[in-house]
Amino acid sequence: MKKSIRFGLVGYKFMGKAHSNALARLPMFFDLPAEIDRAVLCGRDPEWVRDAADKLGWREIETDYKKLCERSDIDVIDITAPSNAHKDIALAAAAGGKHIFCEKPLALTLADSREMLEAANKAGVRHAIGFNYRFAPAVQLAKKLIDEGKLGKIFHFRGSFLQDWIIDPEFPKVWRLDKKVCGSGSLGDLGAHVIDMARFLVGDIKTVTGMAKTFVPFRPAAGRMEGLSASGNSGGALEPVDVDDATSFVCEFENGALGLFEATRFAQGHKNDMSFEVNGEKGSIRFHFERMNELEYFCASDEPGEQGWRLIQVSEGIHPYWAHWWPTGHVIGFPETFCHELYEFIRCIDEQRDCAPNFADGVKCAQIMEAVDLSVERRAWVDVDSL
Ligand code: SOE
Repeated sequence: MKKSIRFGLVGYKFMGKAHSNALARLPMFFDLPAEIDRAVLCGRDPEWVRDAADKLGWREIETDYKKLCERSDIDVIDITAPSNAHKDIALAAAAGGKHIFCEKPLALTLADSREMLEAANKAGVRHAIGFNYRFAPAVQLAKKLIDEGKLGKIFHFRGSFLQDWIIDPEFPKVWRLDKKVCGSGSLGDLGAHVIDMARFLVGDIKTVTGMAKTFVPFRPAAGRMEGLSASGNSGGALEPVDVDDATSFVCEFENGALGLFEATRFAQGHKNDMSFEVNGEKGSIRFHFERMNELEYFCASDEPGEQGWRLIQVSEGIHPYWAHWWPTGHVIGFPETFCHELYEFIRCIDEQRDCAPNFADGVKCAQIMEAVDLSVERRAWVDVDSL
């Protein structure tokens, strides 16, 4: 009988569902070192959390994350609650000696993110952060091509995360638009993924300068929230929006490459468009999440006259993670990125090695975001290491 790894999941909305789905499906497709026990689902409202636990396949419920973190029959605390809850839950999990998986952004501030990293390291537990876009097979292939030197010296990273779901000024002020709950708007929610991608593929960032804008400064208050949206609103009163709707910035990487970043929820026609292009002396690659089973690659050493962008279908057994899934060409999607990141997390726990990405990557990301915020405020360049 295999040993089991007992999960306590905090949060059961969008990300809670994505994690529950991944944990349920992993054993069907992947050989795991331990059985996954979806032991306890935790949320504040007993009725809602009971209902969610039944739907998502969790054995028990808790309404107090502190109790959950103290339980001796839990190995992992998986944090998918809104961002303002991450730090307290992670500190309690570390104090309880649990391994921790935390959704991005790690916390509301750089200081809080550092505190979480320190607590997890001090407790000697494994920790990971949910930068799931790294785990698309095409992105793993991009990383492999870069690491093998196929692009040579890197000159440019150009990354954007474009969505269009809050353009309507009547769209309510959900928690992702409320600074005290989310920390920042498009930068923390979307830009964080692009920053992590840039660090994953190109390396650390030295200095940044940016600009930000809130196009709709007042919105109706939100009623009960579900997924990204909310039902009705409490009396139609308008509330100020205190986060960025869009943030853009440029940077120089430690290795001398230049970077261009854009995060917005105001790009009409773009639903969940996380895209990047990397240009090097020997070639270029580009990726669009909305076509996540493809990677484009330009190789400058192809025969003159035959050069052009290759469209690689990343859906064959030889591609990263693919052998676990379906026959060639039977494509995968957004949910599978969570399977891949949780698979890696479980293996790291079993093999007692550091996870990647982990809280240190969450801290680096927070440091870059805070540098961008400062640069916007000061209208100046900010060195990331000065923070
Ligand atoms: C909403 O903007 C959101 O769901 C983010 O919170 C996620 O991190 C991103 O994957 C997609 O967009």
